[in-house]
Order: sequence, then structure tokens, then C-alpha cells
Amino acid sequence: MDYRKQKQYVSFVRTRLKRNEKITLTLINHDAIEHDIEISPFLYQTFNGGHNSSSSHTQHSKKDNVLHLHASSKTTNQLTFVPKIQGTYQFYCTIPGHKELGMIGHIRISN
Ligand SMILES: [Cu+2]
Repeated sequence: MDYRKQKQYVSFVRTRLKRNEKITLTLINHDAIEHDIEISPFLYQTFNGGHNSSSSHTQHSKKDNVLHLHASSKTTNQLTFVPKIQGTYQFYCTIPGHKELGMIGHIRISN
């Protein structure tokens, strides 16, 4: 996932994933403000935390089964996980107004 403050706010390297396949999600933030990514509830297993220790970030939700990854301005952050159940899931930036700007999309997890 690559958030750029250009015509297209979000660009993707890959949005089709396989169940039980380890995937590393990379959030690259080229913008002057923070962004994050949250995937609507689905079952997964994580290997490293997407929650880094940026104290300025107050949007952290602690909802069950919601994968959350945050990147401060001009930073890149990563999270490795294994999706456990197939389906199509929505992801979006949780900063107010950003979803409406186009920071939204879908990932597909197949068997
Ligand atoms: Cu955003």
C-alpha cells in the first residue's frame, strides 16, 4: 500500500492474497501527515505488531480482529500476517476524512 498525495491517493502492489500464506504489508507514507491502514475484521495471525510507538497517533482502535498499521509522515511501516479465512475485505485509512479522499480499497483472500 502506498499513500501518495497525488491524483491517486492509494496505490497497491498486490491486493490478492492467499489463505495461510504469510504476507508482509508495507505502508509507505509520502505525505506530510500521518496515515494508517485498517482492514475490516477478519481472522489472521500476526508476527510483528503494526502498532508502533508514535505518541502523536491517537486513532488506535483495539477492536478484535482488526488489523491496524500506522505510518507517520514520510515513514514506512510494516506488518507481517497470515490471513486465515477467505473472503473480500475492505481496508481504509482511519484518519477522519481520508476514506472519503479515496484511501479505501479491498483485498481478496482466496483459498
Ligand atoms: Cu490517511
